Amino acid sequence: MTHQFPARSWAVLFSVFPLVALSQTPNPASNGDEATTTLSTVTVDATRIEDAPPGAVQLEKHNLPAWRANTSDTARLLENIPGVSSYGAGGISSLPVVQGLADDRLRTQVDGMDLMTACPNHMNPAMSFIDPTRVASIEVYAGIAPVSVGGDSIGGSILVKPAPPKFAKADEGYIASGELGAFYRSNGYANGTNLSLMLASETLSLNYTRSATESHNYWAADNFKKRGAWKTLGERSIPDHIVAASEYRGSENEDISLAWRPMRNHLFKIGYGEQRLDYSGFPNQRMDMISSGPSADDPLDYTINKGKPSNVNRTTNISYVGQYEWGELEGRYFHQNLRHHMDYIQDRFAGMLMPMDTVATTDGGLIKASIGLSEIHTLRIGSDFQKYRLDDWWPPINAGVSMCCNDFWNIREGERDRVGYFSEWEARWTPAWMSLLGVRYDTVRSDAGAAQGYSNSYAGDAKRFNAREHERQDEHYDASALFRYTPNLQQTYDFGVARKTRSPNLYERYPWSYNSMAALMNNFVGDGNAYIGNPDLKQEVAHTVSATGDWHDENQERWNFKATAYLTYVEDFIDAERCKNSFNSQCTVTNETTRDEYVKLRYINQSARLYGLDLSGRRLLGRIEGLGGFSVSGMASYVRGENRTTGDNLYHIMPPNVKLALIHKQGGLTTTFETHMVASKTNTSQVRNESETPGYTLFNLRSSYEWKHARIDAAIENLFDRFYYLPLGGAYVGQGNSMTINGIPWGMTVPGRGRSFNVALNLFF
Ligand SMILES: [Cu+2]
Repeated sequence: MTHQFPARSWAVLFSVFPLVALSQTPNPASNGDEATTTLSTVTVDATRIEDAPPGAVQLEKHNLPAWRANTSDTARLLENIPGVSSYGAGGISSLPVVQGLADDRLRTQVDGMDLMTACPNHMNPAMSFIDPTRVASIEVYAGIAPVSVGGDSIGGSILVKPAPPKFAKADEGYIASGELGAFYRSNGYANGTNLSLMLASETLSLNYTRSATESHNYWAADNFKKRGAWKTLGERSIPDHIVAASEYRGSENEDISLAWRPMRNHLFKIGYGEQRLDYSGFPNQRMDMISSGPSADDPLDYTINKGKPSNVNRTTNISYVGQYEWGELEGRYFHQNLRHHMDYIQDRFAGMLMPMDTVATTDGGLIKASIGLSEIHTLRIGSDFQKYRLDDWWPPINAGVSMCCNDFWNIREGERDRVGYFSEWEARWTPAWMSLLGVRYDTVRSDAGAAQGYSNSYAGDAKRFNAREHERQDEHYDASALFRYTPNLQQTYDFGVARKTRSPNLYERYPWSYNSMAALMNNFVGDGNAYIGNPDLKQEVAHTVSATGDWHDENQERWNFKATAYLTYVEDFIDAERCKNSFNSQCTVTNETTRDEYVKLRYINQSARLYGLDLSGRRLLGRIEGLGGFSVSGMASYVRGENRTTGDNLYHIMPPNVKLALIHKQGGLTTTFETHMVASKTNTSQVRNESETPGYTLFNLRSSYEWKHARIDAAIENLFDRFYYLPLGGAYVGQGNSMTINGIPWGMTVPGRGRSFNVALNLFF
């Protein structure tokens, strides 16, 4: 085993990337020019609202409270950014997609932490650990992320941030504030509460937040299930418009943090967070997140326990930011401990149980210096690391040789360690020209111990896997170049090129069993298929070019229009191939060609190409005396994903879609009428037998009123109760015998929500 630690690596950094010989005058303050202040580096002043760095899109802060009122799923907040959508999953755990690339292909940080999942279905992704009510800002680097926020990803980077700590002013002594909120959404009877408390002196700031949420199954506007006995196997009968396994209960988030600012230029922060969830169904997965345990007299006899947390995530996060004469120094260390258990919600399949356990720990950190070399040049150098440990085993039950009598070790002693070094040079040559050039080097080492099946019937696969060397070491050489031209206050043009690398995750490399039931459990895309890992997978390398034009009025208040075009070519893109009978006798000959069934797939490197266009804009229409102000906004996205090796389409590519909104403001009242038009999805992945979805148009009406000490948000989503399928909702396998590959009829897609009346109230004190 090789262990690499960042301290040693940090020393190596200086020899790897010698400092560019440039003049050493301290960095003066920004020149106040409106067009270039957006490029300034972030200062330590905790109360300041950070500007979006080059290449980033920031969710509009004034809109966040209204969006948060309509979802308990943080990833879904991102759907308000052009080019971003989400894969459907559990009620609080959608997976973000940026310009066609999703999940592990993106780098996602929550409060600076690169959090990891611990589940063969990625049920607990990074953004499921922060409740939307705690999110203060989200930055998305869609295509070309600066190397300092990239690494081990081939798509964009997503930075989700809670509110920065507040401190009392010199003459205030102590300050205290709080927020208390509650919401209700009629569809699914979802409800929740949130609380935040803050107490601060001039140098110390103590923050506490707590939120809780739950939901019953949501319903679609019409029936959507195929005929048959498959849907009658649950404990209760579920009507045909109800999306079974979409409920969740006992989801609680608690965070406490203490910030210390001994001097104006130094900020230390320590935080502890815990997320618990009793159970959450997954309509596009064959399992649910739910507790189960052995009975006292028979360790092989399991029962469901809906009242015990099935998922517990704990994080400790320590950070420092300091401002010096020469620039800024940032450091971070975090530890994540994640315990996860799966089984069946009994509405799905009564009497059938399959306990599955996953435990993972992640340690990570960063050290980064931003050095103001001169008025023109800023150099950023740094190193970050992530050390991930995973055990994934399935306890045996009384069910014959298929599930008795040993633990099934899906991934034993899984390890994935990454260490990265980066160096980035930002130069503002003139008020009109800026360049940002960066290089990055990462190593990723992954490994897994010996496999083991429930019984001897798995011995052949286990023996084959165990006879192989599992350790893999990848080296990433990344580079990015971003140029910004601001000819005047009305126009900005960005042009970028990048090379980015991602290593396979443990679930792409190590799941080893060709047994249908075992392979069905390894699926993190929600397509209902069975997946087998491939230890020989190589890293994915993406080459991206991207160009953006942004036109607006001088103060960026009355109107703006923004267009981004991008093209990404990915070498060794990890796609899937049908398992052939010649690979393994457990794969049938039919599996090779069938077009209308769930299939067994094996991960494989192929080449892929993605390209697309994102447009967005808004315009102030004007004011009518006595009626208030009116404005319009809109966005449109087109993305195409192709497998260049097979000619197939990539899986889960969002069809072209347009969002338009008419916004009315009068005093504290804001009302938005919006429409979302989505084209049919016909470019589907043939290898995965992905289902097509028809086009649809939805309308939403939202209103919010703000007083000094209160805010109320009310909305009617899907105003006309339109039935529609979610293009990225995945296959509906939320009911029936999901343990057998075609025990549930193929060809049902998870539908979207029928009409919902939503209301949220927040009090500030
Ligand atoms: Cu899981």
